[in-house]
Amino acid sequence: MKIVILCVVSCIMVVLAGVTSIWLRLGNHYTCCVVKPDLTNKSCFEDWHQFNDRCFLYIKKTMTWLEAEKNCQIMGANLTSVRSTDEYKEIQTLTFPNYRKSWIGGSAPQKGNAWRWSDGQKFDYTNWCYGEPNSPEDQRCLLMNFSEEKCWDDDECGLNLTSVCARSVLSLMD
Ligand SMILES: [Ca+2]
Repeated sequence: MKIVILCVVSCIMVVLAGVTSIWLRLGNHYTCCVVKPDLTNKSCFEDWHQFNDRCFLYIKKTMTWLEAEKNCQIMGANLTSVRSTDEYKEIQTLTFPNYRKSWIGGSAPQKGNAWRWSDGQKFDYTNWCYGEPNSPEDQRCLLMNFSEEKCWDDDECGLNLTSVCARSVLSLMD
């Protein structure tokens, strides 16, 4: 911030593609004096919501689980995994105010398979509703905001629901 204050009369600050450069005036010309990544403000695409190291987007268009996952992948993302209660609460805020049932990235593709996240995260944290998952025969995809408790349910992958995508924060190479 000191640099900015000093710069009022003698330099120009340029922010482009997440990189901040500060140009100092020396006589009749400018010299670039500072270039640094601006990760505080430029880490997610517009409309995406940043929380810690990831960017999240709520998709209002309803789709099957597989369609929703492919829709996320087109944007360099996956249906979101969930790694903690704090993260789940944050993801839920994206579905405010209706808190509709929405697809997230959990699935058990084959009968008897363990649940897994489509983005490869470990399936450590869970927030299943009481009695869920309850139907390994035909309910192999994971939805959030189920029941009054807004917890997780396994359900049929062909249901058309809203969804939440997540991707890593953008690096300067993106
Ligand atoms: Ca169920």
